[in-house]
Order: sequence, then C-alpha cells, then structure tokens
Amino acid sequence: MNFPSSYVRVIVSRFVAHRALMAAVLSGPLIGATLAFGAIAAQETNSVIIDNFTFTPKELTVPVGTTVKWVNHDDIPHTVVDTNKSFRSKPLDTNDTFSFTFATAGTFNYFCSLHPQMVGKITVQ
Ligand SMILES: [Cu+2]
Repeated sequence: MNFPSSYVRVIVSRFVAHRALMAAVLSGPLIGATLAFGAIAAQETNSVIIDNFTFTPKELTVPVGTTVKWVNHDDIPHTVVDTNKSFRSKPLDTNDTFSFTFATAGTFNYFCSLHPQMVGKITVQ
C-alpha cells in the first residue's frame, strides 16, 4: 500500500477533527454539570440547632465542600468540638453561631466540651 502523502494527510485531519468534535459534544454537558454541581455543593449550608442540651439533627450527612452552621438556642453556653480536633468553637452564647466548611470526606464526631454527654456526628461524602 502506497498512498500519496496528501491523501493520507486528508484522512488523518478528518479523523482528528471528528475526534475533537465528539470530545466537545460529549464533555460539554458533563463539564457544565460538574461545574454546576460543584457550585451548588460549595454554596450549600446545613444547620445544626443546639437546644435543650441536644444537637439536632444529631447526625448529618453532607457532600464535600458543605458549610455546616451550628446555632445555640439554649440560654446557656455550649461549644462544638471535633473529637479529632479539626474544628473547635468558642463558647456559644444564646443565638451565637459557629460555622465550619468540610473540605474533605470523612466522619466527624463532635461534642460540647462544657457538657461532654452532648454529642453529634457529621458524615462528609
Ligand atoms: Cu453544652
């Protein structure tokens, strides 16, 4: 087989163009959806209410990138302290809040350092 080199060049350039088009068609919506999902996940905020010496919800599952906000509705101070020390709030007075953004997946058990029987869990996935 011995094609003129110009003939081979046309075939190759058509093939490359076709591949590029297919890649654009296939990845366009995928990239758009990924960016949109990332933006939504980054903006999402979940709240944990502290009331009557209880974290509610006691267990919360969120996507990576989520900011969780704790709000103290009790009339005595509470804290929010990760068992593995990745976050620790100052004592929260009534209606004070504490926020933490979970950048990595994992299980985060936390408690109130003033009342260690108060416990909660955030699962990040
Ligand atoms: Cu407490």
